[in-house]
Amino acid sequence: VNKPTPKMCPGWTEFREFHTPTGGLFFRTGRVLCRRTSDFQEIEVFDHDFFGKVLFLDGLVQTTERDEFYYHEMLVHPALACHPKPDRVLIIGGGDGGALKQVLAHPVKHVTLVEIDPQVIEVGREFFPWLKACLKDKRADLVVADGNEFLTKSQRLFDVILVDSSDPVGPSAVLHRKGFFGNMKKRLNRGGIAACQSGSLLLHASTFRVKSRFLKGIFRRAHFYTGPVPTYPGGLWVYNFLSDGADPLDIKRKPPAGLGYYTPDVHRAAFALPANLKKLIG
Ligand code: AG3
Repeated sequence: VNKPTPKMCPGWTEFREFHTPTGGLFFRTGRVLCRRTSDFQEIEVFDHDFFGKVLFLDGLVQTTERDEFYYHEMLVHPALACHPKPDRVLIIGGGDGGALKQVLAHPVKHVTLVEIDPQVIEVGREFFPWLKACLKDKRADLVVADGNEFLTKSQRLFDVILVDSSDPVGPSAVLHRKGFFGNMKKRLNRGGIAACQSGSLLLHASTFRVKSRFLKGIFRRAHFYTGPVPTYPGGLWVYNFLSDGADPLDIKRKPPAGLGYYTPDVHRAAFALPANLKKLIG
């Protein structure tokens, strides 16, 4: 794994995510599975020797078979573990189905997944076998719509809402703004909990101060927590745990069996904030 392939083999492609204008992460592969431009973004899937299938959207790593569980487990399980009875769950984004898979491992009654880009679902169905399996689950319901619009138009209430968006800068930025969180709160049942991916501690540090301030204005409890994601920029990822009452350290339910990263101890540890994040959010 550590020996670089000195030259690009003929017919290989190098996929890069730039973390700064001069550095980032690259993957070399001879197995490009899909490259297409949807109405929303550039979608790329390839198969990599170590990371397995990798999904890029607009040049940003979204998920790899090898390390997706770090991210999806930490997005999903803290909120579901702290809710006494998470019957109805909403996922915004996450068309690749990684978060959906984690939710369906709980005894939930119904999960709605709202994804804006039907092509992401199509590509996921073809290349990420878990998505196909999850969409067959009678508890899962797929809606192709803009997440923010869904929140404003729907009358339904959810016990847990999970936001599996992309970065807080760029096309996904609307899913990181005050208005969106205000709309989300209206769709939460009493006692409901929301968990959202919030970005890279290293790269998106400048966004956390503002976010913390407005989140505290919307929710009685607005917490940050972190978890590692090896293929995301900076390596340490930031999430929010939002509610009007739930204590993120009051774990009420056991995690599903067979997880790779999440445990109740990891859950508690994730809410112990690094000094730099603590300073940013005050
Ligand atoms: N959503 C979070 C992706 C953020 C990645 N950012 C980056 N690579 N710069 C992941 C969607 C997978 N369900």
